[in-house]
Formats: sequence, C-alpha cells, structure tokens
Amino acid sequence: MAKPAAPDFHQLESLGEDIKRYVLSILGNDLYPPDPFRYYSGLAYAIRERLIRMWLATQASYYDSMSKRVYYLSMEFLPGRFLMNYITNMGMEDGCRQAAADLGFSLDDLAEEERDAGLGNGGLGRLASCYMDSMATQRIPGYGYGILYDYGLFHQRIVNGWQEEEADNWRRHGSPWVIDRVEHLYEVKFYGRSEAYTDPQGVLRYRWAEADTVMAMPCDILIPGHGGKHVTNMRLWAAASSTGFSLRDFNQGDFLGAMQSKIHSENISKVLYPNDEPIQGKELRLRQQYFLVAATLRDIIRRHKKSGPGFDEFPDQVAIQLNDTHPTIAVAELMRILVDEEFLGWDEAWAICRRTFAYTNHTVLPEALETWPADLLGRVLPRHLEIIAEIDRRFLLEVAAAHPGDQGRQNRLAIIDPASRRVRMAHLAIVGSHKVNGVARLHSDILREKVFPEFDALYPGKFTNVTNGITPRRWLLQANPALSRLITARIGPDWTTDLDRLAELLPLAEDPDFRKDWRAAKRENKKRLARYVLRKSGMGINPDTLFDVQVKRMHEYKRQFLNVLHVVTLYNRLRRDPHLAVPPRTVLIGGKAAPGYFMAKRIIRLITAVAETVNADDAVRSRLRVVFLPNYCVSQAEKVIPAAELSQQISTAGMEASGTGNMKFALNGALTIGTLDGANIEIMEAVGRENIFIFGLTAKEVEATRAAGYDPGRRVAADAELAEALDMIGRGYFTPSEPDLFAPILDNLLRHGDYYLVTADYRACLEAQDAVNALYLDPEAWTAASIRNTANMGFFSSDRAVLEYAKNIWNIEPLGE
Ligand code: 26V
Repeated sequence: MAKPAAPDFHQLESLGEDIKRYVLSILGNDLYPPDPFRYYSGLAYAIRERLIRMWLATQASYYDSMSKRVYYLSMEFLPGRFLMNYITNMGMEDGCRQAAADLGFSLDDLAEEERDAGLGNGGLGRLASCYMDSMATQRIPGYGYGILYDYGLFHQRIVNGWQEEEADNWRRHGSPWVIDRVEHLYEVKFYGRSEAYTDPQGVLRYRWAEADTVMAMPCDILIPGHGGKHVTNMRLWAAASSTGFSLRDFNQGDFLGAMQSKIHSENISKVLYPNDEPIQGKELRLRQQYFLVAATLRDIIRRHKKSGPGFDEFPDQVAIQLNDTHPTIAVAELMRILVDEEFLGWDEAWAICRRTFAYTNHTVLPEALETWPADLLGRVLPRHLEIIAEIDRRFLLEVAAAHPGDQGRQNRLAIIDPASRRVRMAHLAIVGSHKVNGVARLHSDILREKVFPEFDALYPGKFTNVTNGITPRRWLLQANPALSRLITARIGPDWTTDLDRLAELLPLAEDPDFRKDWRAAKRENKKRLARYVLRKSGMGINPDTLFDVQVKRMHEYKRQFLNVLHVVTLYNRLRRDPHLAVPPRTVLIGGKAAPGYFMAKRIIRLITAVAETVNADDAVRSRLRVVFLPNYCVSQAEKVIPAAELSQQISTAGMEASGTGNMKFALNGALTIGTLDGANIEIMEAVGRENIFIFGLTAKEVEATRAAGYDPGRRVAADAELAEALDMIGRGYFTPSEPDLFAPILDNLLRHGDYYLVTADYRACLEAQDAVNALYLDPEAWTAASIRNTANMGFFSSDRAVLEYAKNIWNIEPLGE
C-alpha cells in the first residue's frame, strides 16, 4: 500500500479565505473598509494555525526520541516582528504575497502593521532570539524560557533634540503569536520564612512556610526553523494574582487593599527593566528573576518526571543555560527542590546541579556585575539565602583546602561578600555550573585572565569560549531580499542553512558584472532606507552618498562621542575646503539611552545638535548630512543594516564583550571601521586585514595607558583638530542658546581622565576614516572588499554557535531528519 502523503501544513490555496474568516470571527471586524491592521491580523492568525499543526508534529518527535533537551533561560528575548520571519522560514512567501495582493494589499505593507516584540534591552536579548532560530533550524531540541512583559523596552521619541521615553504597550491590540496555556498554571512563592521540622524518620528537614503566592501562566510563542519542518517553542511566563483578589481583605471592607495585593502580584511581569544604573537592590527585579526560575524549573521537572527516569539521570536529560547571571537563583532553587521536596542528600543534589547548569557571561563592566544584598534576598527568598550560605560554606572549604591559610583568597572568591554582605551572582553561577563561557575570544580570555583568574585556577577547563553568532535567515535572507536574490542566483540557496557556502562568492569579487549587480543591490537598500527616513523624520537623504552607520545602545564605552568628533572634524575640514577630495557622506546614528543614564542622554542631545547645525549649513549641504534615527529597534535594524556601507564598531578595546551588530553589518556587505575589541578581532581575521579599517589601542594598551595615568590634556594640546572640535562643542557652537549644555561631557573627558580614552584614539580614528574615504573613491575596489566581507562571514552564523554549545557544553546531538 502506498505511504500516505505527508500532511501539507501550509495549505496555501485556502489562505485568502482563511484570512477573511479570521478577520470576521477572531477579530470580530468587518471586511470593509479594508483596514491593513485587520488584514495583517487575519493573515497572522492563518499562519499561526498552520504553525501550530507543525509544532504538534515536532513535539511528538521529541517524545519519540527521548532526547536530552536544553533550556535557555533568559530574562530577555528580542524577537522583533514575527510575520515575515514565519513566512520566510516556512517557505510561504510567494503564496502570502499572492493572497495579500488578491485582497488588495502588499505583503510588505501588512508586515509593517506589526509591533515589535521588544522584550529585551539589546545584544543579550537579540542573541537569545537568534539562538532560538538556530536551534529550531538545526533541530536541537531546545526551549527558550523567559517573561512575557506587558511593557517591553520603552519607545524612544526625540523632542527638541532630547530623548523622551514612552511606554511600549506592545500587545495593546493583542498579539496573534502568543498562545496562552491557561491549563498549565503554577504557583510561585515569595517571602514567608524557612521552617525546620523533623520528618517521620527523624531527619531534620526544611520547608517554606507562610509564603505569599503568585500564579505563573505560560504563554508560548512558536519558533519555526528554516524549511519549516521543525518548530520549537519559547515559553514566556505572565504573572497573575493567585486569587482574584484577597477575599479576606475584601470581607473586612478593604477593597482597595485587596486590589493592591492583586496589583503587587501582577506587577511581576509588568515591565522590562532597561539596563539602567544599578538594578541591584530593586526588589521587583529580584522577584522577576525568581518568578522566571521557579516557574521554569517546575515545568522542566514536570516534563522530566513525565518522561520516566529518576533524578540521577536528570543531567543526562536536561541542560540549563543561564543567559548571564539574571536567572542564577536557579542554582539555589534546584537545590531547594531536590533537597527539601524530593529529599535527595545534599551531595547528590549538588552533583546534579553542577552537571545541569552552564553560565554565559555577557559583560565585564564592573557596574553590570550583579550582586544582591543578603538581607533583601533573605526577605524575599528566605530558604534560598540559607541554601546559598551553605553552598558558600562548602565552597570555601574547597578553596581553603586548595590554598590553606589564604583568607584573602577566600574573601575574594566567596559567594556572599563578607565585607558588604552582598550575594555575588556571578560567583554563584560559576560555582554552580560545569561550564562558563564568554561570547568572543578576547572576552573569554579577559574573563579567564583578568576577571575570574582565581576561579580559573580552581576549576581548570571550566572556562571556555563560544563566539556569538547571528541568524542569516532574519539578517540576510529576510532583511535583504535584493542581496539574497543575487547570492542565491549565483551560488544556490543552501547558504541560508550552511553559511560557510558564502565563500563561493569570493572569486566573484573579481567579476566586474557581479560587482555591478552587488552595487545595484546596495543602492536599492539605500533607497529603501532613504524612503524610510523621509517617512519617519521628513528628512531627505541622498542614496548616492556614503552611508556611515552606528546603531546600538547609547553607552560611553561604545563611544558614539568619538563618532561625533569625527563628524565635527569632517565638518570643519569641509568648511575650510569645500572641494576636499572626500566622498559625500550621510552619517546615521541611532540608539536608546537608559532613562537614568545622564551622560548617554547628553550624547544624544549632542548628536541632534550637531545634526541641526550641519544639515542647516549650505556650505556643506551636499557633502555631509547627519541623522539621528529615533527608536532603534529590531525592525528598524532590518532596514538600516542592509543599506549601510560603513559600520562603526568603535568601543574602547576590552569593553565590548562581543557585539553582534558588527556581524550583521559585515554579512550585509558593509565594511567595518572598528577597534580590536570583542568579535571585531575575529571578524578581521575572517575577512582579511585589508578588507576592514582597524584603529586604536588594543585591550592590553588600554590597560597600560590607564595604569600609566593617562593625561587627555596633553593629547588635546598636541592635536589642533581635536582641540578645535572639543572647543566648539564646549563653547556651545552647536547650541548657541545653551552654550553650557555639553560641559558635562567635556568635564568627563578633560577633568576626569577620559576613562573611555576617546581622545587617545581620536587621531587613529581619523586616519582610519581617511583610508575609508580613499577606498570609497574607488568604487570597484570598495565593492570587491564588500563582497569579501559577506563571503567570509560564514563563521558568524548562529547555527555554528548553537552547534558549538550543543557539542561542548550541552552534550546534545541534533535530532535526525
Ligand atoms: C548591563 C548594564 C547594567 C547596569 C549598568 C549599565 C549596563 C550596561 C551594560 C549591560 C550589559 C548587559 C549584558 C549585555 O547585554 N551584554 C551584551 O551581550 C551581547 C551578546 O553576548 C554582546 O554582543 C555585547 O557585546 C554585550 O554588551
């Protein structure tokens, strides 16, 4: 008998009818007048239905294979929009374009109706989303676990040149991608006290008494892999009050008090914290972290028990990846469950924990290393503090055994800092994990040699590196159709899941016809971006200028200020010599400043001020334009990055752990101007020193320069152009009505030692920009370098990265076909 045909989950014939049905039945709306948002939603529900069918098939294959699974725990995910990603990954693009057209819409316009899911701050959250895409594509049985915030990262508006924040109520009009699983609610406890008791066998045990409870509701977002055959799942928890509201309070006549406790519980998943000044000490943030961890571990253990084996096999079935220290309380929570609830012995439980967890560090900034006051942690999670203290006590015995009498070492390594009584979450994560990784080679070296050398000595082999990666599906295939079409026409479509195949483009860098096509694709993207900028800001930019782009969170270490100094210097040179032999440039800068980050907000104001002055100056009008792009986010990145020709990656060496924007730009054929920091180093090695503009101090030189007591004043005095640019900024040239506006920025530089070494790298940066100009004036040479950048980016695929995690950290095999 013939094998039954595989089910066709896509069913494109009925798509148009399905869309209309959803507009009517789910949205309860008229088909007329044809409102794009309604039709976007209708299409989204039609896609969702097909996706759910495929997901159910994937789940069945997981259970069949009984494979080990990985759980990626992250307080942040930054998926952006879903619609086009689903459509491209499921291979439904042609069908959807047709269906949209039949209904009188363009698919691209419908896609623009979707609000970004901005449930992350920046690199760390976006990395998590790239890894979800790659796990699904590479058939690694994995789940993402996070929080379904009602409000994602704030929306940025620019008002009179300043950043203003607006709440990002991203699900105000509902989200078709979020599937509420009301049937799997868990209770999460907080507060109360730890109570000792003796069990019937006479053993001393502990339980969590008089706790408050909050309900965690799982909400799933499905993640289809490329080709659509494998679908995985991101489970995000939403908080709900455990009772509608406290009936006891209500009966006593305290209606508002009763509502208050409901609000207190539901606050937990209300809003994502922007990585602001210290979140340390913010009780709500700690409750968010525990909420994620407690609900997730309950879910993992439920699934583990359902599949059969006992706890000794737990680490053979479960790998848990801690995305930074944010979910590290999981170490204490798993110990609590195993010891207090499953009644395992301490040593056995501890061995299970260590084999289960692995920790990724994403920053060496001292102000970003998380610590919690022991008092606060003990009040919110009383039993966990006891468990952490016991882990610490046993750990310090180990340290003492390795280094007898070295009390200083014990104090430095202690999980609970004896001086400040703060819990160092990174220490807990290192001690509780079997692997700790940095996110680029330099960063991993710095972790081992500078940040945690004594841990490295204690645990040889625990520290390792996995250089970050990005998904080529979203960041090339989907974001850059013009270039993708060209690439596929020449080397076939397999690069989308095997990015090393891009190397087949290398010989084409020598082919003038191919270079012409390459330039045409870039030009199309530049025109698309110009239309976008015009629509959003009313400002016209010229696609025949060099598009020089820096988009990322605003932070002093990322040195947007150095970029501004280059712009001001270029402006001065052009004013002095209008015929200067440099290509006309459009400098685009975008990024959000944390709401409480004074200096970053000032730098935004400086950029908008310089832009106003430069753009109003007829003397340089056709030679230089400066644009601040408001509200940088994933969907904006998808328009900006494919249009970029020059990618600015200019952090102070040693401070940017990896960067992932750097990879997205180079993949789309932008040339990098950058420092030897983070993954820039590996990008340079991949694309070749002659296809990238590297400048500035190395990480080692940065360290030595600071140690020698750097004097910015001397440097400025010796460099007339630098002195001029700083003087203009400091004297109010760009803000004549408020001449002192930028005094704090200059003070930082000139009076407080220029910690980020902007003045130290200024001259080298300008020289690198001279080299940029020279190459750009030779379009054939520039294009060849651009092709070589794309062609050599295979290594930076997140497919490679997750396969490395799977092999070296998770000990998981990808599933077969
Ligand atoms: C955290 C905080 C917390 C409070 C003070 C200011 C501040 C500044 C930065 C951070 C960074 C949090 C971790 C993070 O997002 N790291 C980024 O992770 C990316 C993915 O690994 C990596 O590419 C970036 O280089 C790294 O900055």
